[in-house]
Amino acid sequence: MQAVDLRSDTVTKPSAAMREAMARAEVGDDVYGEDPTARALEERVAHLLGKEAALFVPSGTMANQISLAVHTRPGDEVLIGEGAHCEAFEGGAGAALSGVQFHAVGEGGLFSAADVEGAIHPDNPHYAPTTLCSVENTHNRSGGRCFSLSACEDIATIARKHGLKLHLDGARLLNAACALGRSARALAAPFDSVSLCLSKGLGAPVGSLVAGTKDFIHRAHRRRKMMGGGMRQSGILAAAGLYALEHNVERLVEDHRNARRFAEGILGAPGLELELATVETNLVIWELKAEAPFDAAEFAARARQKGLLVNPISARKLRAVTHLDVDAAACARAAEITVEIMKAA
Ligand code: TLP
Repeated sequence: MQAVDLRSDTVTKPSAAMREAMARAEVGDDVYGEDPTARALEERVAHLLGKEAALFVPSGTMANQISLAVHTRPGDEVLIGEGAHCEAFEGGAGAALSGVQFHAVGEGGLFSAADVEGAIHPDNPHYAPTTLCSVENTHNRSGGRCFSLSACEDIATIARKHGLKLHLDGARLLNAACALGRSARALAAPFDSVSLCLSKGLGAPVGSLVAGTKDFIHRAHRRRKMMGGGMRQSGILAAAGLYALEHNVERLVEDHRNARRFAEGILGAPGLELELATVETNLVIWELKAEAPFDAAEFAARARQKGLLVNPISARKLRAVTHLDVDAAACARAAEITVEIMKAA
């Protein structure tokens, strides 16, 4: 039997119909600005996010790092939530490429306007200038939790009062939109720049976009080139993104239901701890209690032997992510395997 792969929503493979759309894509050299499909995707995403312009880039990491580079100067401080992807999982790029330092505020990834206000440095030569705040919605390391629209608006009000720019790491923004019942445009409105990934829950093989004002995108374009992200006949990839936006957005609610199903299925199993209220979207994070006789890596190894792939994210924590290549039955099976392992221990 094929393993149930819940390591990430990045593991999805393009469907036959998506591949067909890719094969049919009209293309040109995008570095000359001549790829009509890449252009169409950029326009579509700019519209979706309510921004003047957007730029197609190879990855969410590049979308975030371009944004950091455009908004800041070396030596600046960037406010983020704990475990923010742009700080913790992008190879130290913020420090290496933009020379910024990060300051985590709030607890567990989510934070409030008051947290931001309390962390902004006064204009004093001892301190790094606080010039940017980055919000991750949904927030990966908190288990896919959402910042509400009003939380984002309050953060933006405080940030603007102090002259900070605002970036939204919206790798899974459409999951947040689905869970909150808000449009992506509304959730993006308080921000100067927004990144959006096509290769996660949307099921495209490659690609992200970064959106903002025309001036921001003009500067982002240079940064993309500097980072080696200028692509040529990228319409082949953009076509997958257009297909994903057309066909794979409304179904995100199924991934959320399946995550919930998995979480409910493992809840109460001996030796593990899970707060059901934190399962807001397609991510589930649970912890092995002290009495569990193995750590998260060993759990993942045992699960693999039984046909379930999940990622340990710390010594005692694991993460499962639902996506369009796993259905309700697969998620139920994943829960059964988890419970079996915990009971056997
Ligand atoms: N997240 C990946 C891993 O890198 C952890 C995953 O499996 O969840 N922002 C957020 C919030 C992300 O979760 C990710 C990827 C990125 C940015 C980066 O996207 P890519 O992988 O396209 O560079």
